[in-house]
Amino acid sequence: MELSKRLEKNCNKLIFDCSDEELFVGILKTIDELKSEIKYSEGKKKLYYVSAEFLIGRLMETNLINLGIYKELREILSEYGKDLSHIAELEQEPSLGNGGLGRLASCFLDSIAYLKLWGDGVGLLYHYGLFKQVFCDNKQCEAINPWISGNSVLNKTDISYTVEVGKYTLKSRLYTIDIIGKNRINKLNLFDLESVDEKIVKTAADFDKKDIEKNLTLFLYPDDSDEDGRKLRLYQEYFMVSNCARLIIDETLRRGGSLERLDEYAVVQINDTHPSLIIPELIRLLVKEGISMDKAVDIVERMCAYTNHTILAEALEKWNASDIETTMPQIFEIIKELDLLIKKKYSDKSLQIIDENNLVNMARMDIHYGFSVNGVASLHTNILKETELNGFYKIYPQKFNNKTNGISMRRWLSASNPQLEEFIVSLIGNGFRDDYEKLKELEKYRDDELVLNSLLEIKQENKKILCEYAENKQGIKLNPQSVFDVQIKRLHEYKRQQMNVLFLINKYLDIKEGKLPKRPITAIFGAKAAAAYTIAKDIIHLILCMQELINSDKTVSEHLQIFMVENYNVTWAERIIPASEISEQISLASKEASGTGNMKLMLNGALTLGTLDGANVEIANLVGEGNIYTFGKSSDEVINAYKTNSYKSQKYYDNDPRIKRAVDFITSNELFALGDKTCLKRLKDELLNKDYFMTFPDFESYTIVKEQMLSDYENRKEWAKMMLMNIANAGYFSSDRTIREYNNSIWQI
Ligand code: 26Q
Repeated sequence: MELSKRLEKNCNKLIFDCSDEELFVGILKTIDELKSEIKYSEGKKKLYYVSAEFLIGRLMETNLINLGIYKELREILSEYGKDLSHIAELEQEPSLGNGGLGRLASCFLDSIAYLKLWGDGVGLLYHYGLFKQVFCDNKQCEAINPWISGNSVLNKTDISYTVEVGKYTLKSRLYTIDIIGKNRINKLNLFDLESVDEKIVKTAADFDKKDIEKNLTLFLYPDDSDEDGRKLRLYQEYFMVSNCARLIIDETLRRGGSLERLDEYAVVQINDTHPSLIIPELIRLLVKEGISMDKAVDIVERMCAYTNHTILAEALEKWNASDIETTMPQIFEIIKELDLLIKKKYSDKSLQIIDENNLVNMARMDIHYGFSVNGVASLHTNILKETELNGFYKIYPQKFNNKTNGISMRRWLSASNPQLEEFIVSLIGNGFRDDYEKLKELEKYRDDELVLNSLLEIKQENKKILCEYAENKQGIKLNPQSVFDVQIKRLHEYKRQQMNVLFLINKYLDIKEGKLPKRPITAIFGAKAAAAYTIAKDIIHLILCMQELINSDKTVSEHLQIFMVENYNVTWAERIIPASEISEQISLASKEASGTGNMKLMLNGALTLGTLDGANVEIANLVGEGNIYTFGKSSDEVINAYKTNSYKSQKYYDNDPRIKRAVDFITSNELFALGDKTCLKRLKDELLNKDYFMTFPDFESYTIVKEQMLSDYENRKEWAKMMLMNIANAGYFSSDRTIREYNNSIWQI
């Protein structure tokens, strides 16, 4: 049936007469119909991508793209004066992730389905997910985020398991979200707790953390700054993997597979250590089915692969052995046996699963009892091999491999920047969709003035769209003629939003002294801080105070604006990224495992201002030195500075007047008048006395390179050429490439 007829049938009305709400429902029905017409076969071996987070974003537009009807539908609707992107706005964004790791999992699900591989995601259905960020008194406040609505994409199944944990017998319920690929539909399996009770929540931070039977699937990572919060997280992790293990076994048996050879039917990708308890849980279930312990360990080891996303010590999960022992004794028995086998074999204490402090090291368990360990960018994997996990690399060199992260081109190009995609198609045709490295063909236009001008025009259009959106959403008027300088990512000291703000403080003071930038600058931030991460929240406070100070001072705001978006999420990212010009990737070298925002921004023609960290290193290699702005200490220098404990921040403050000037301003009367003295003072003290992530040593080179960039911006033709080189070389970062690599070298499905 013709698409417009089908839509009218599903709306029960002529398109012209429909409201956006009616069209929204009609489009959902149309998607469901087309989905049900897709025929595909399953196969023998299936991938389970297990993750505590899936930051999936809205689904309507990417579903339409993957069904191949996006463009046609957009055109049909616009003939009737309707705007598909307005209609898509009606979808609530699911709130099931924090940042990079959850977004990566979602890009992966997209690529797995697009490449017609059989693989599902498995996680938890958090009713309120991650908090909704609201700004009050220039601070981050956390509100609940009830995202599940009547028209939700969730399907309730009749699959339910009981999970014994602590003193509880918990009953689960499986919900699924369809992941539509090209002629294939996979699932995101989300387990919920049947007895969960939303009524126990008063505000985001206020609920009984001990009431596991009612709270288990309410929130993503409730505050783990206290004992009860940590325990709740441990319960969540076990609940997730216990259900997952049961699902794997049931699905395998249902298609005639055998538990003795489970590894031929299922492969499990463990996304960071959050799902690591799946290893002892699978072993436990196999033993319960009559398989010997030795055999069970062997099977599970051949099934499980672990991805490491961080080298930050505080993010490497370690659980108190006694907590595991009391809440899940059946699992603890198995972990003890696994640990004993290692202790018998190796005397090196750094290899022990249960260490001398009686902590269970999840990553160590994954490495010993899985068949693959991968880092997420080349530099990151090398650091794992050479330093962090060197002891493991020595005994298991064959397990270590790199899988440089990637991004879904359907979402981050086709859906969020259709203008750019159409332009690319007009230049090099459609062939790049099956191999995004073909974007490189764009390089032949590097001296074509018409092409370069069009790139600038598309960017300008996208900047205007963002300005409109920002004004509607947050009532702020941005100047589309200014340079859009963007830092969008979780707030963390190692990502160094504070360095960006110190630069902006100096810029503000320069402007006050009459030193004006050639062109106005708009600094855009998007970031949530973990609810209990005090210094991160202080940095947000500083950004918001600076925003208020500048925006209420007309003499400055003509030249410099700060815009921090409230509740940064995937939907915001889809608006900001196509409009971005400077991509701030300024983490302390060695600390950002990969980054994926850097890839999205590059693909959309923003130029990177970055340290040689994570995947920035690979971006630099791909685009060449002339098309990226790098600065700062190298990862080797940083690692060495930590080793020798040689960094003292006070020295830099005393010796660099620009650092002193900016840092002192944090506790100036101007800012004290707008903000909270305690927070501002605490932040200044932190920088002066600690600055653990070494902002000061990189500050001078950051300032110099950023100024260079702002000045180069004025040569519009050269800038457009650099944009083109970035877009042309972004194809490597397609998650299709990443997933092909995972499948070829790890999953083999
Ligand atoms: C651990 C223990 C207790 C509570 C919470 C956690 C926790 C939660 C979330 C630890 C880590 C995370 C998230 C990590 C994350 O998002 N890492 C990012 O992963 C991206 C995808 O690989 C990389 O691109 C980023 O560099 C990395 O920071």
